[in-house]
Amino acid sequence: MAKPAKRAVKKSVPAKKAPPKKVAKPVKSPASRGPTSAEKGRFTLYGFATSGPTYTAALMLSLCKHPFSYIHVNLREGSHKQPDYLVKNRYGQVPALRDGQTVIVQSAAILMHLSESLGKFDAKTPLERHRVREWLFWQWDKLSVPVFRLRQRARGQRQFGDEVRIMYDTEAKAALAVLELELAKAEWVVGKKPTVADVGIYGVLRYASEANIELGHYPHITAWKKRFEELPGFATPEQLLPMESRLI
Ligand SMILES: N[C@@H](CCC(=O)N[C@@H](CS)C(=O)NCC(=O)O)C(=O)O
Repeated sequence: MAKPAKRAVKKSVPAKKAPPKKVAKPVKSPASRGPTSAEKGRFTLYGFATSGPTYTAALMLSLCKHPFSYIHVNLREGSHKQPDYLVKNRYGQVPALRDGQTVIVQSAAILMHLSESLGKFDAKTPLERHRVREWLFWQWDKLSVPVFRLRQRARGQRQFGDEVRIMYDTEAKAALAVLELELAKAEWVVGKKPTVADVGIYGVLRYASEANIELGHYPHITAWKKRFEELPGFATPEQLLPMESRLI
């Protein structure tokens, strides 16, 4: 009779210890690390809480996720016409932006400076750069003037009669019709991504309702406004502009 086959007995071999895994230290990308002290000290914005142009500059810094100190210039007390402020802004207006040793004024120039120096919300080609400049000049020429004048009237800061009100209202509507046509063709004002042209225009249209302008009549502008408000770093004037200075 054949012997029954021995059952193979598995010898237990002590498991080799795996060498400890090298865990790479996470490298913080510039976007994920906190601001350095040099970044914190770089920008100081001088402005006033209800000023649209001040909001535009603050909004751009916020969208670029760049910290900044904020100095409240009390327009009601005439601080913007005092010698210590006029050396920063010869036009006696807010905003002004200090970038290191340089002070830049005029909100559109501030936007362009920030986009060029931070490389964000900038144009991607020479032609786009040209278009961005066009829109920023257009915005001040055709959009800001009627919207801000109507807002000032509604806030009791400027008095003019119905005839002038109707004139500004007509001008605002004509400008909005131009923008509506453009935004029917593309998601952003210039190119495939948001640029400072969008920031500048948004900084005006934020106040449309205060100027009694109904943006609901412009579906493409309404959709663009919503898209813009979903951008990372977006913040409202109330979130960005206190009625006092804020140093960081
Ligand atoms: N074009 C200027 C306009 C600035 C502006 O109108 N600022 C207003 C406050 S919203 C101001 O300082 N007004 C006082 C004044 O003009 O005397 C800019 O974009 O910076």
